[in-house]
Amino acid sequence: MAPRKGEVNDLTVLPELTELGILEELQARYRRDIIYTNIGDILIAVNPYKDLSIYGPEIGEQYTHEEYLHTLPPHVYAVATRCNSSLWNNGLQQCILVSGESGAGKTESAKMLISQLVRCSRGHRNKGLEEQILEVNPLLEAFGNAETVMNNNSSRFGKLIEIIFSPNGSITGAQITEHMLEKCRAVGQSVQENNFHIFYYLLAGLRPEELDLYFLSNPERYRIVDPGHGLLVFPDVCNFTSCKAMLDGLRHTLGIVGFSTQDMQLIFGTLAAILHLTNIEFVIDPDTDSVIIINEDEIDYASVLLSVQPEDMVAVLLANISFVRGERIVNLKTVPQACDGRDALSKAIYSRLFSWIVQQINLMLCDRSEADRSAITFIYVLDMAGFENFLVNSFEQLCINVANEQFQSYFNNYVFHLELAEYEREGVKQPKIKFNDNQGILDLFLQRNNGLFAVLDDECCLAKMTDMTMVDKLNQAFVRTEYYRKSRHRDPVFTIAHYAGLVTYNAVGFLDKNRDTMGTNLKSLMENSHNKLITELFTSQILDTGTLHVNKKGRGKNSWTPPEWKKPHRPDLGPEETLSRRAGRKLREKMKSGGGGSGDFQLSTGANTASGYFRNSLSQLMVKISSAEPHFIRCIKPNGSKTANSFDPKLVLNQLHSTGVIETTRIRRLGYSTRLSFQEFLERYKFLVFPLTAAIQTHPDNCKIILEIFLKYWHVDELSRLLNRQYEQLRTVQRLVRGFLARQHFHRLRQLSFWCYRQVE
Ligand code: AOV
Ligand code: MG
Repeated sequence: MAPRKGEVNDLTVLPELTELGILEELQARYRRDIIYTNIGDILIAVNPYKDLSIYGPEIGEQYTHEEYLHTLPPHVYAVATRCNSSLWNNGLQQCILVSGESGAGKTESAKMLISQLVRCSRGHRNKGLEEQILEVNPLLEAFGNAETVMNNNSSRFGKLIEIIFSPNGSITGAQITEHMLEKCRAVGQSVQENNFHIFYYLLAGLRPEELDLYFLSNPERYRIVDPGHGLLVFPDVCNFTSCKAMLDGLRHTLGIVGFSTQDMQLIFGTLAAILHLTNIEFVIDPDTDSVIIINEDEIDYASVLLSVQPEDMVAVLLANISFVRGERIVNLKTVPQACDGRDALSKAIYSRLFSWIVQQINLMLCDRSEADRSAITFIYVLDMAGFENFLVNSFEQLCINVANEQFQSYFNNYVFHLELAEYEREGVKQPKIKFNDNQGILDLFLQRNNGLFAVLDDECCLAKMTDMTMVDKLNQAFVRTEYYRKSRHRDPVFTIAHYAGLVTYNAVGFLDKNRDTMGTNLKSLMENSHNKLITELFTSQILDTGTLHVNKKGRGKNSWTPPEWKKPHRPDLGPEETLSRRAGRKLREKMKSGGGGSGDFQLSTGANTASGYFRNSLSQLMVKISSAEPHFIRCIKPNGSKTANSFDPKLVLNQLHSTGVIETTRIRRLGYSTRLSFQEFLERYKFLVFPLTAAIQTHPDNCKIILEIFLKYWHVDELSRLLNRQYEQLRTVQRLVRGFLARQHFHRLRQLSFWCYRQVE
């Protein structure tokens, strides 16, 4: 009898495999608030946009017993439990990849995975550490998430969480690697979007005396939270009142991570400095025809909070000063150049602060694992920023979308390529499956010498190149490829046919964003700050390379003493004189006088391009992931309005199409997705049949005796269930085995093995 609509827990058993059939099944389930569905060993999760009573410790506990998973409805907890069991059964590192469009539910799923992994951990439980692992999320989200058109709590960075296990199965630590923070958000965002949550928490949650300390006042005064002046809207996840509570919660979490009150003061002071810096406005002074700053108060506040001299800050914002063979060369900036410098500095401070916080979290979570790193194993959970397609898409969307292409390609490779290649090698008949291979698109972007990013890098090195000439180059290079569409008009725009659909990119600002240069003067200024946090942010190699490793030294128990933040007095400035006018005059004099002098600033080495950093970061991520056995969760966004009880079939079908859900179902139905070597197989399952002490030769015939070498995936659950029952029995036996009773019990166990084997057959 055919199953009723909405009752199919595993799509591979649908009587008919059609797109429409799959869609209708998911929709029927969604209507009944059943958001999880299996495709064999892959989980589909449709975002409910409402709280369902299917989570929490009690339900999680039910899902911790692998042998009963097949009796329970599909669940994200089941994926974590299976992953944990695979870690111990196979001895391989495991990785859970959560993918889906922006707002599909990846971050929420990742959090649930971690909580379930914690529940599944065996051996001695370290409650304090486990709580810390779960508690760092709000901290990461405060600094790394923001409200976007697609998601009110959108991750603006990717994170790979490594849960570290000791050989006895207990969790001994965790590590977080952050990837590709969208740092340009720190200086502004599109209409209807917000900046990083933390800025709203601060402005709404700081006590009046704290606001004074950081020279802050009404939120409406700050451009990056209120670009429209008077149109400030707090993010949906926190209104003005709840932001206060959020900040209190954040202080608590910062405390748990090990930050002292003084540390927090430095962190908040640095964020306040960004609010002041990004407020600075430049105009042309009609008297001198050079650039001046119209709101120098902000310079004062920012310099005090960053502990640098305001005069130096003004000088580096208004001019580029370099030294060539001992000669000082001063180049006054234009208004756009000055704005770029201001923004570059703010972005650098924000992204380094974020990396530093993650680094401190890692110090807290990792200390305990240092004892014996050789004997530990990992489970990785990957939660990236999802595929994005806005009205205007820029360099950041390009990077996010290419990263998503890379994960889709990894999925294709694992689910289709490797599977089919294996059949061919084993001489097994290959199922006829066509899937959406996106390797071509990845080549278009990532080819070393002539990919799109390589062209972008080349253009960045050449003087006189503009975003338009860069797009001309791209048009020339890629217009003949099937994934690239040039614009019909001569504008800096191009379209890419991504696996998840067409996305049009606006290349205005691409070259600048890719150069990502803060300028050596600005960097030197920060390196010479008297604020310990700022100098650490700008002198640490770790934060420079963008790759975080745990700094073994740490900060120890000594926390920093915050500098005294007092607004400077300027009796030396005449009534008409301002800092920037005076600095401009001095700079112009220096321009005329030419070289000489020891130099106010030291030059440091230049940074790589943003695309180089992105590619590097992505490839490091792939190296880690590829070393582990993957488990996949495909999150689906049911509608574009972020609302509950609404299922847009067209939108869902598009996601099913682009992520290859239909083909995945087909290959999972036809194929054999779990395979073990003869030796692995024998080691794992031999005692279901053979005496425990027997030396079994690694020979196919012996495997045949147990089962066929390819197992249909559902048999894995069944076998694991039997194995677990056996282990249980063994534990009982071990207890009783002392003395002459051993023989008798062993005989019973063997009998049971035979019985189990017959059941599996
Ligand atoms: P994302 O991680 O996939 O988007 P999130 O995990 O942030 O998406 O989910 C978006 C919102 O959907 C959350 O803030 C919740 O309100 C809701 N949601 C998601 N999963 C569930 C669930 N299982 N139960 C209830 N509500 C849920 V992005 O980070 O933008 O790519 O970049
Ligand atoms: Mg997210």
